[in-house]
Amino acid sequence: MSNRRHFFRAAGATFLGAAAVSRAGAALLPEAASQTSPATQVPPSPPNGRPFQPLVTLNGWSLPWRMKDGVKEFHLVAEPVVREIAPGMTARLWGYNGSSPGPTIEAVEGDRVRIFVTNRLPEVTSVHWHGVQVPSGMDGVTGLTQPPIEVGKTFMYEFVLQRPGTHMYHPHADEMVQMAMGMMGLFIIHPRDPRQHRVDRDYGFILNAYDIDPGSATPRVNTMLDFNLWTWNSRAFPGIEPLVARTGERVRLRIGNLTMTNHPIHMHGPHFEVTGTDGGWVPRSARWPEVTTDIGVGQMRCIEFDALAGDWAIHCHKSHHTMNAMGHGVPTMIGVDHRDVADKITRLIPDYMVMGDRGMHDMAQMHMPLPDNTLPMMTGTGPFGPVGMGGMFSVVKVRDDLARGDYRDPGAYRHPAGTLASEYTAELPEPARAAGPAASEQTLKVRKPAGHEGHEGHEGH
Ligand SMILES: [Cu+2]
Repeated sequence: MSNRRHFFRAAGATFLGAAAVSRAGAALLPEAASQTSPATQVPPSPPNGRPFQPLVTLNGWSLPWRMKDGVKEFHLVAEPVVREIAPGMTARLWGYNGSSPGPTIEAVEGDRVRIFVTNRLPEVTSVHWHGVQVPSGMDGVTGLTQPPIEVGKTFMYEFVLQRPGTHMYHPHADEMVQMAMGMMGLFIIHPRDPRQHRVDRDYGFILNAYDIDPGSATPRVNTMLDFNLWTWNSRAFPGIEPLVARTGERVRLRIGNLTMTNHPIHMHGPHFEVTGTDGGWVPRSARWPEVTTDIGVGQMRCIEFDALAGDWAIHCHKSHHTMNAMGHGVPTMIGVDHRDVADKITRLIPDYMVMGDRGMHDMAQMHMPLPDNTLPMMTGTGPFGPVGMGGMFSVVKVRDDLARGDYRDPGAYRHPAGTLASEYTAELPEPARAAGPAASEQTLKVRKPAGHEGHEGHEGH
């Protein structure tokens, strides 16, 4: 995976030209860059305008701009896209400029930005700048503050960025469908003074979710809660790249939530602080140490930590959200020896799959035939075998010897001697147990409801 990171200039970013707009309009419109690779594209230093430290969008990229008479001009194209969710599965989504989520928009406090939005979807759209303080008429709410952007048309939004912060953009037209289809992106306003809120590495991603039937590629847009693909920037583990840092560096993660439920994001290893929300930066005196922070729907949380060497899991703590394409109809089979039954059913239904009788870990290493275009429930392999995770999971990889600005996957962590859990092979004393039969010898006792016996006694006559 390490060789898949490159500057987006070198990655062959293509330009769509302006086929959808008139000849006269084309002269005025900035070209729309497009990117279809799901690999993290580390942005170059800003070529013009106020300096800032670029955000690294996890499995994403940042939108180039052009300066015109002191205004930063961006061009978003809303359009159908094909997104690889993880190797082995692609989804037909809607997004911006070739990808879902769309590219990150980055600008600086005090900048005047002009954002052209061209609609190449089969229906109307609009863009709301979630959390950005704009004049009401630039807020992008279809019907309320503007007419819809009709199919094939281009709208222009223009405003001055009032204060630094971490924001998102998404449609405010047929929202349920358009967000379920993957239309969203990050909008970062860097501080005017680049020494403010300075960190060594600044990562960002959006929590999103899809309901895509195994074997198909288009999300079911009416699903409200029962999604089967829990993703970061429309990628599921092991498709999510690691977050890389050097020991001792100050690292920030900016995490937004545009799913239909909350996600308690938990990081192993270094403790962190919540340093910002979409409302702004948290004053130092109001920050507290954390290992898990809940990110509500429509919220943004910035967390910061001092990197400690190791491979540290970072994941949503709702354990169903670290699973891929999970069938919730699967019955719990722990303790049930169903090998005979499963064999018989498999002869009738070749794709039949049951939960393991010893839990589900074995499924992580099973290579059973899957329908085309879906992901195994839990997957991803580490240096010690299957990780047994999918969905909203990645690894913070911190190394002592990493060069500044190197974002490539450094491979597995080499644990210093004496710091690795291992099997105990010497003699074990018999564990002392409380009196009573072992669990395996216990018979199941069914206790009837208290009132039942008395009632039965009456009728027994
Ligand atoms: Cu979650």
